[in-house]
Amino acid sequence: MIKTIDVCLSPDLMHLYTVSDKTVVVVDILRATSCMTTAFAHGINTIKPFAKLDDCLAMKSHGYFTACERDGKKVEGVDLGNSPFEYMDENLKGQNIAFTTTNGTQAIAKADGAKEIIIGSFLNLSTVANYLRGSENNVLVVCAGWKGKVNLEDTLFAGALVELLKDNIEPDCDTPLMAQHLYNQAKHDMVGFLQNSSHVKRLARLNIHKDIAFCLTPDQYNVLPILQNGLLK
Ligand code: 3SL
Repeated sequence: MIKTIDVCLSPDLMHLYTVSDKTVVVVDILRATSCMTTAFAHGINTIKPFAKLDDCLAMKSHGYFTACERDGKKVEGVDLGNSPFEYMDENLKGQNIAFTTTNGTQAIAKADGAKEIIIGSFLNLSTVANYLRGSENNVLVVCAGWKGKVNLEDTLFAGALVELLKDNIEPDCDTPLMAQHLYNQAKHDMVGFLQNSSHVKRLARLNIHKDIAFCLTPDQYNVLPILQNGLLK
């Protein structure tokens, strides 16, 4: 049987897709899924993603570290923000993190009901591709975007995945082809390609620069976070 890959460019378009038979790859390159990938690569035990801030904050009393971001900023009083460099900390090894972000964890929530949910980023790109090659499931890449709007960086990741899987998995619509074309234009200088993009400019206004190049670096890690009973492991 031929497997298919499709790309949902915004969580607000999820109503167009059936997920019950699919592995959903949730991606928020800048920066939620890049942070999650980094955290697991540096020895985090589990991440519990939340759509709502209050639900996430309540996990503090259950021994969780709290990682909360809204509009690019760390929420006041929590343990961690949304920079991948914060997750390279030795002190976090073996710990559990409750995590909520403006778009990334909302996209995870919107993928509820999927046969399987995994976390993708450039940092674990080949690991994701190898896993999907070996799986029987059809694939849907869900781009987190920004508050329902489409962004370039998540679309580039989707295109990179389509490119890597082109001999194994067939595009199911035109968004995979569109993303693949875009990625092939951008791949030699993704930082340059994204310099005028909305979220890079938003992060620059917050004085966040070094996260961007790091989050666009392919294959730093070979971890694959998978959601099981509400926990990423
Ligand atoms: O929206 C999100 O989930 C975040 O990744 C956005 S930010 O990069 O922290 O601004």
